[in-house]
Amino acid sequence: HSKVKYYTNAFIVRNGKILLGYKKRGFGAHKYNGFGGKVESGETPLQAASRELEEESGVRPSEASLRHIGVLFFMTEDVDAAFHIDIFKGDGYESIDQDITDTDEMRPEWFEVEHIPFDNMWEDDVFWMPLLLEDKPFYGRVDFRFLEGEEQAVTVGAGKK
Ligand code: 8OG
Repeated sequence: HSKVKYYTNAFIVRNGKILLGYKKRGFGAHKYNGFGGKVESGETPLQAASRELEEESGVRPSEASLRHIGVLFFMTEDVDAAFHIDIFKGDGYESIDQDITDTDEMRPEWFEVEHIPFDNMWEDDVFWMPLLLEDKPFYGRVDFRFLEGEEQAVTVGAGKK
C-alpha cells in the first residue's frame, strides 16, 4: 500500500433529517451516501467537498455551511492504495431545498435521522454516523476483504477524536 488517495464526503443534517444521495453509477453504485469524491491537486479538502456537493446535489456551498467532523481511513484487499476520506457536516439554510437537484450520478433524498437506510449504505457508516449526528468529531479505520465475491468490511474501529 504505497499510495494514499484523498476523498471527501459531505452530509447535510437539517430539522431532524439527513440528505443522502442514491448513487446511480460507478464506485459504490446502488448505495446511499453523502456527496463527495476525489480531492484534486491544488484543492483543500473543504474546497473539494464543496465542489463535489454542488456537482452531485446542486446544493451551493454557501447554503451548506460545511465543517470538518471526521476522518476515515480504508484499505481494501487487492487494491494497491489506502483511502483517506475527510467527512464534512453542514446544517444548511432554509433555501437549501431550492438548490437540490437530481444529477447523473446521484439522486438526493431526505431521510429522518431515525430511519437512515444503513442496510443500503457502506458497512462502516453505522458505526460513526451516531457521532456525526451528535456533532462529535471522529476517526475510523476500515479494512475490506473479498468474501464470497463480495466486498465486506471485516475490521472496523471508530472513536471520538
Ligand atoms: O468519486 P467517487 O464517487 O467514486 O467517490 C467515492 C465516494 O465514496 C467518496 O465520497 C468517498 C466515499 N466512500 C468510500 N468509502 C466509503 C465508506 O466506507 N463510507 C462512506 N460513507 N463513503 C465512502 O470510498
